[in-house]
Amino acid sequence: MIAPRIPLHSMANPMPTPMTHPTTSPLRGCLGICLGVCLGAWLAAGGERADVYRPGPDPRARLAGTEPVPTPPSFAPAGADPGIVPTQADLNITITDGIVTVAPGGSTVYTITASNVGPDAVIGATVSDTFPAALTCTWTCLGAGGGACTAAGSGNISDAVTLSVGGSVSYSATCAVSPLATGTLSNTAVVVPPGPVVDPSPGNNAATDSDTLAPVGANVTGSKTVSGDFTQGGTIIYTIVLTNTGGVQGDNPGHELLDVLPGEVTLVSATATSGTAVATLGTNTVAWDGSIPAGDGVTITITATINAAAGALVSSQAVFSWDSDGNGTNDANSVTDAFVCDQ
Ligand SMILES: [Ca+2]
Ligand SMILES: [Ca+2]
Ligand SMILES: [Ca+2]
Ligand SMILES: [Ca+2]
Repeated sequence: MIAPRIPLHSMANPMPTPMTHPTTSPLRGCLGICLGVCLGAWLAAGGERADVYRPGPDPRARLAGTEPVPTPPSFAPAGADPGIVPTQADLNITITDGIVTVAPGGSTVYTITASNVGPDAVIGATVSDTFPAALTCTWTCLGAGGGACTAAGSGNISDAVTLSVGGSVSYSATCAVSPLATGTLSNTAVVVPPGPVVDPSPGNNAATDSDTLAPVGANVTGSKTVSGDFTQGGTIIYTIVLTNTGGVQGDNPGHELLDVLPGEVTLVSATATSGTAVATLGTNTVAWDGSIPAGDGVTITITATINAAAGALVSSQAVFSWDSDGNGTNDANSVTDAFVCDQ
């Protein structure tokens, strides 16, 4: 008897469809209900659990000694030193008077600027300038960009300042130079951070301006004009203006101006805006002595009366002198004015 053959599976005779789980079952329904209840409770609690899992340090790193050191919490205000890294501020300072030669007896103006390029702001940095003995100075100061300083002072600068990052303080020091000064005039300004602050670049915390002390000659020009009543017996006013466009003109030996009035007029009086004008009536002469600062001038006013008869030409010449090479000795020039005496 031949046993019945069992047919082989083939594409034409596929295997029966495997059995699958039913899409719903009593177990799945129970899990769905549980998840729904738990999710609802989570959302009702604010959507976050305090015991949410977060990954901690890798225990293998701890064993290997390579575990990163955690950053401690900081309770210091923003920008303040938390006590771990010192405050750092690169302060710097500059000084210049814009010239390289200064005349003894003259003056110069220094601009001193201290600034902070950070990274931290500082309060209580000190800006100082101990002026050379040949200088007598007064100063003013303005802050900018978060810089604050004392508004003004005289003598040496030693000022506690505030310098925000990018801020600056700028001093303008006007200094008279001793007439006896010689050689080189060196003036150094310094900025020092407050004690706990570290300056990573201390090399730019001091600056020096140097000038050669050399005489600078004066350059004086003059004019003389006349006004008033140009008749016999009338009163006239001579106005003499001396202007100095060079270095300082000192009150040197001898008169800086001498005006001998002509016989056609009679000297009455003389005044001057600076220095000393002396009217010597007996010789009809006015003498003026005084100094004229660089870029400055003086006006000398002479009052006289006219003696000349009508039609006479009255010419008056004054001689003024100045020191053209700054060696303390005057040179000379003259100005002339003339008028015709009327009826
Ligand atoms: Ca510095
Ligand atoms: Ca200079
Ligand atoms: Ca003199
Ligand atoms: Ca001279």
